[in-house]
Amino acid sequence: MARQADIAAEIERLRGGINHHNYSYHSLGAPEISDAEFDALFRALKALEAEHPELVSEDSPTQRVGSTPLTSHSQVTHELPMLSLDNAFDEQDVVDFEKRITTRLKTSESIEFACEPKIDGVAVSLMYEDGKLVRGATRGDGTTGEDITQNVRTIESIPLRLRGDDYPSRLEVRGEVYFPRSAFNRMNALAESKGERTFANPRNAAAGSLRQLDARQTAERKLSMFCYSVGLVEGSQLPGRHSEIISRLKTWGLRTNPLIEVRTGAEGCSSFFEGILNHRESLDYDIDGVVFKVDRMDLQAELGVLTRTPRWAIAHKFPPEEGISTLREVEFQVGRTGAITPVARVEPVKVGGVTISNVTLHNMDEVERLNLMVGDSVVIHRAGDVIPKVVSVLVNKRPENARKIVLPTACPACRSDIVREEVIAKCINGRRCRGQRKEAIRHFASRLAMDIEGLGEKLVEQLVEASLIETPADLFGLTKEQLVELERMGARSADNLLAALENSKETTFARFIYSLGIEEVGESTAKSLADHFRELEPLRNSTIDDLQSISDIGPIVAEKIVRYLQDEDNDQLIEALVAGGIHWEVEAERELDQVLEGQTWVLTGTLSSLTRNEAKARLQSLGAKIAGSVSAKTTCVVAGDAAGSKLTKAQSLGVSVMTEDELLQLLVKHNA
Ligand code: D41
Repeated sequence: MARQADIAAEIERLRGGINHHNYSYHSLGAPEISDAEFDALFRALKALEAEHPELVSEDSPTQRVGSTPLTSHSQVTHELPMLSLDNAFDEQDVVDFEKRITTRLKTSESIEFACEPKIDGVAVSLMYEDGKLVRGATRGDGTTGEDITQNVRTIESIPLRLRGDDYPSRLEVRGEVYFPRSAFNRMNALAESKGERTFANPRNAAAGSLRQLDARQTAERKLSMFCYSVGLVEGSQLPGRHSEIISRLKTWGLRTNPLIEVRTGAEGCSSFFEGILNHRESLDYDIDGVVFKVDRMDLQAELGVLTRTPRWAIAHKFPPEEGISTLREVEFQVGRTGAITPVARVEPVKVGGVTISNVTLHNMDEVERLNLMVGDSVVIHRAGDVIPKVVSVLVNKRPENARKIVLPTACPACRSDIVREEVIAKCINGRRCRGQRKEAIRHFASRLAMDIEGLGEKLVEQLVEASLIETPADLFGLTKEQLVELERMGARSADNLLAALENSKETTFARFIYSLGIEEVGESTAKSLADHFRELEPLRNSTIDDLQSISDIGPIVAEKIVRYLQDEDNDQLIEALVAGGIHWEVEAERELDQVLEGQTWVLTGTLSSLTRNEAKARLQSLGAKIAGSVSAKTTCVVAGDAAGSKLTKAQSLGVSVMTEDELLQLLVKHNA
């Protein structure tokens, strides 16, 4: 029988190993063992502790999740207040910030700033006594917060025990708890599939999860944390620079943001801002700006605090991605397939740095779901370069004269009847509807289709209104004499348009298919069809079964394609386009495009929708080489979930970084 002391030692060894691997995984982003090996260590520890309950300690990694729900969170008074941040909204504000500092410090030298992404999460405080996590609290109003010790203990990237032995006897660490986007999306997708309530955004979800009275619920949400400063410190001296304190926190096993950098002056800060803004989308967490902090602690002390905000720090916020506006009117537009789309005309409002006055409402179901009325105050969201949408209505601000939105009974373009097929309202007039015709021609000419330069919405409108064209094929019969008759069309422009039309005739089969505007056939389906059939005749003669044998075509799309091709008018259109001179080279059957030939790619982090081997094979099929480490020669790094040092290295070398979604888009685009 093993001696009690041996068992205690074994338990300690297992705990040490588990803590170490937790640290490698969460803080360094560089796991040394597989999940299965980690689970085995964990099970071994659990088994030993079950046999020897007297050896279980509060800071054992098995003790993260308590089983007794609380009835309320008690209040916590922060021993040192948690300050808030002053905001800068443009470069000038940052220049002014540095100026205030140099004036106050009576120096003409540029200041060094620690620059950090500003995590859009929940600010919390962690108290460590003799290296043990004894309390977690929300920031609250900065003076008093809530005790969320049971909840923060469930967060795997928060150590229950600090590493090493040179930590202060009492150390309060502050940081931001957040919901990784990938985990948030998975949770919301699951909730949606079960018909449960979904969360609006990762921050709300993080705040809600942290405040659960039953910490077992918190444990189910895979929250994470970045530490960004210290509060109370007793029993030892910390380094003289903020950036060094951050490094020290890291050695104690606390997770810090890998993008933190020291830069000089307002100029250095602004280039950091630009850099972060540019790869904001590739991060697995939401950020709403960056924070600049005077790096030298002695200068911080000299500058001091103005009521609740330190004079030595500022947050440079990104342009807000949400704005509030008023719905002036809803107009209905007819698309190329006859679908009637409600479009909101709103008071112009700046969202994410762009002025927005029109927002698509998609369909009447959306209008009903939002409970939207003309006159309402609406919240508009626009992230990155995605199209803006109305996310909610401020119902309590609804004016008395708000008006109900009704689907018109007649098509706005041709006055034919509108029918509602499930979600979609449609004009029944088909190609005879002028609105649909215009849209079909506009689509035909658009950049990803036939790419007819200079043939935009306005000109299509003029040509159709002047009855010069009815179908895309008529474009190729236009003459200079006809064109110069149009308003604002000189001889030069007419020549240019005719040249552009001539030019566009040499195209690819995929572009040609896409340009037809078949319902449900987007760019990538068109490419699949072109690759599969290679020539026009086999496509024209295809059956639903033939079509369904193509990997990304299902029964609905197959039916739409067959229905399109069997239509007499469409048949004539295709005939006329080919007779008009549109042609493409029939590509010989060959392997996939070697579009990544000569490139070196690196995969890092966990991918959620395909395995690393699969990603590797598919990239290789496009000609890429896959390397294990990042260097200046690396073409691109694909950063999955919890990507760590390789991502940081790529960023510091200026190597481009791609998200998993972007990788998938690339692979799909090239049929890999
Ligand atoms: O990432 C953040 N959200 C963040 C918040 C950060 N990187 N640094 C911060 N630094 C401070 C000071 C300078 C006051 C220590 C902060 C915050 N404060 C903060 N978060 C919420 C309120 C204040």
